[in-house]
Amino acid sequence: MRIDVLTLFPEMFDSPLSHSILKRAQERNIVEIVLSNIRDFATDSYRKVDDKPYGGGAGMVMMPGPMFDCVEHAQAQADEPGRVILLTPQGKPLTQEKVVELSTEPRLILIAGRYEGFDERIRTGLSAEPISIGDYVLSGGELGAMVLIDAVVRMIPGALGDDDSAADDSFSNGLLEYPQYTRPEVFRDMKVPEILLSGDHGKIDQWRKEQSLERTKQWRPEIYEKYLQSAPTDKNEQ
Ligand code: 4FV
Repeated sequence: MRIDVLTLFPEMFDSPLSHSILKRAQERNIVEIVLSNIRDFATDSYRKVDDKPYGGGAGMVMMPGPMFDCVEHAQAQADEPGRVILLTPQGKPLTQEKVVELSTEPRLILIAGRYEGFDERIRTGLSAEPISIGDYVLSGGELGAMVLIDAVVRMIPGALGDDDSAADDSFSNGLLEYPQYTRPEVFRDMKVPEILLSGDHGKIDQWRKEQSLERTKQWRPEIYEKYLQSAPTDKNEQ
């Protein structure tokens, strides 16, 4: 997969992309991540990429010109035009379901903004898909792009080593993951549940399913409802 990131701060990506799974995935050519600086496509001597909002109001808006030129320049770098994604709080929430879908794409072009936001023609004119990492306002889309890259790349076959597994991640079966324990058996008088020490994998799987159902019901009732809707009727008898 090729991932292009269009940003005013490409240097912000140096560290997150040069460690652990993301570093290894690039070394294994599982993913190629290419950073472009939108300001390199500014046309005036002040290298302007933002301007005042029409209709007044506080803050500045990212201009269409430099952004279109940056996207089209990036698109011209490879055969695949790529799926253009706009990181914005106005976007559809990023979910594991969307992450899995994006991880099958040959190419993504991520647009990370700054200031108050984007001229609307960037979304409409580039048929960009607005995605949000959460209902809060960041100072820039860069962290959103990093979150998306991390979540997507680890789902590409070969990206995770044997000691990592995405198989029973939270949300992989529509529920929160069950509680996990490791050595020691007793830590500050807190004991590992007996069932996990029993070796009875049938009972252990049953316990884990019950735990996933219970904590999803308690902590994320909206996900629990969605799970029940999507489930064959027997799900709630389990
Ligand atoms: C954001 C989010 C986000 C909005 C104005 C950048 C900021 C500034 N991006 N999910 N939440 N973006 O807050 O993706 O331009």
